[in-house]
Amino acid sequence: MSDNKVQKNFINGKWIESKSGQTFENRNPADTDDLVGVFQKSTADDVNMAIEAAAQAYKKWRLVPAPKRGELLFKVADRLVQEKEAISQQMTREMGKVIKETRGDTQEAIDMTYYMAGEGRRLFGMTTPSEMANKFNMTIRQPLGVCSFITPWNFPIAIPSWKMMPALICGNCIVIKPATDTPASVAYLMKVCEEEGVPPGVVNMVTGSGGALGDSLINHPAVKVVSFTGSTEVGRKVSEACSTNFKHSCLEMGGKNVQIVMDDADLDLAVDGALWGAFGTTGQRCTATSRLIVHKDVADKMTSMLVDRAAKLKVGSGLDETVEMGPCINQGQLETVLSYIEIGKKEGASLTTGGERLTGGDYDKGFFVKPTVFTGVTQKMRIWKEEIFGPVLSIATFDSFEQAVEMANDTVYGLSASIYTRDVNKAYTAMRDVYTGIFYVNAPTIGAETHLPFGGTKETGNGHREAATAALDVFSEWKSIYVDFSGTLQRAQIDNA
Ligand code: UN1
Repeated sequence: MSDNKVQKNFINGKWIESKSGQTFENRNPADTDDLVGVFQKSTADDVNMAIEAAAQAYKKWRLVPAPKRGELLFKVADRLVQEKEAISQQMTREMGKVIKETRGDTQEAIDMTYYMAGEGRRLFGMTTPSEMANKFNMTIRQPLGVCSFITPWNFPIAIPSWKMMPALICGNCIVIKPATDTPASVAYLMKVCEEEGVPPGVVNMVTGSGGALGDSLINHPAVKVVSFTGSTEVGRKVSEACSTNFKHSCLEMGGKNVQIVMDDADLDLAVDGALWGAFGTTGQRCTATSRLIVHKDVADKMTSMLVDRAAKLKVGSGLDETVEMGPCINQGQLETVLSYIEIGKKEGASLTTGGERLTGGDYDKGFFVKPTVFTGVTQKMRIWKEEIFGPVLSIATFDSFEQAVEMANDTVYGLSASIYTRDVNKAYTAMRDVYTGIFYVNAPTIGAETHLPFGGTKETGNGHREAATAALDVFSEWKSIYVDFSGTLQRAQIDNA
């Protein structure tokens, strides 16, 4: 282990070691011989130090004019453009997804940073008439203080940027704890912020496990907002912990996203969409297509076209530009995926392709699974209901459009859904009646853009949205201001008769 692989926490503008004196390794899931970095196994003390630095920095940062905060973010965004390839190469090494996709992940962070930098010159409130004479009414957004972020491994720089950039433009300071599988991307982002002049303490990073650090990240009295992306199980705990002290929480959790294919659909397009939605990012997106429901009249044809293509997907190291699907993130996730494949078989679904770990040669060094398709899946099965977060697609059939909508909604989650049809009436009806936060017509369930709200209904979220101007509502609070220039006491609701 060479020393230059050791990465430190970033606290108050300085790179410092954890007080624990312990570290953990970050290895390439496509080749576990490849050590990407060695990171600090931090403690509650480290987190507290970071939060206190953020609270101190907040005193000044909140007073920096928002357009000036925006100018700094523009510089950060420009720098991310310059570093895009280096960030993406490193990200494929630490996360495993194919290089085209990590370039997309970095691009998403670039888009979000420019978008929020521009908000520095907007951050619109409103002015509205008063019910009384000589009185002026307006609203302004005010920041909250310190925000804690607990971010996932599947979008190592995009999702951190969704949280950081709107928080910063609103005038908050932040502490981020990246996923232990992918801390290098966030460390890169910190370095860019440091070098582009973001003041000390405004952004801080502490690495380590959520189990060890979550409590301090949530319960420190200076923390006002907790933004979390991950499982519904952990999100529920975050929500409960925040509720005691009325801390705001923004939660993005599980999904069991569906693609509906009607009998009038362009099947080639629907197959392209299902393949990308189910096997892009090795199925490890919250928005991944994990249920495909097909009209019975086209089901056989669609299934055979899809299975043929799925079986031919090239699986391997994402650094190879010709590879189409990378590994699972780690041993634990590999085992989860393999166990769901066993569950599917036991429940009576038909395994149509894939269904096993890829072994031999270089595959033995990573966590590779074949793209897997089950047919004959019914609504009672666990593979229909539970989020797998891997390259496993469950196919079921329906007889009528009404049944398709009912099946689409038959889930505790509500992130993303899509319909393939040429019938505009059905497209609009599904758009209205499928209860999700994101909906696509003739496009897969993945591929959200940064200037539209991102998030889901039911057990996917808690009513907030990331990205777009919706994110500003998470990281600011409204203040309503009344300015009376009449020189007299005017009593609302009483003197306006
Ligand atoms: C996620 O699924 O965890 O919409 C985030 C998409 C990406 C972001 C996905 N832009 O698929």
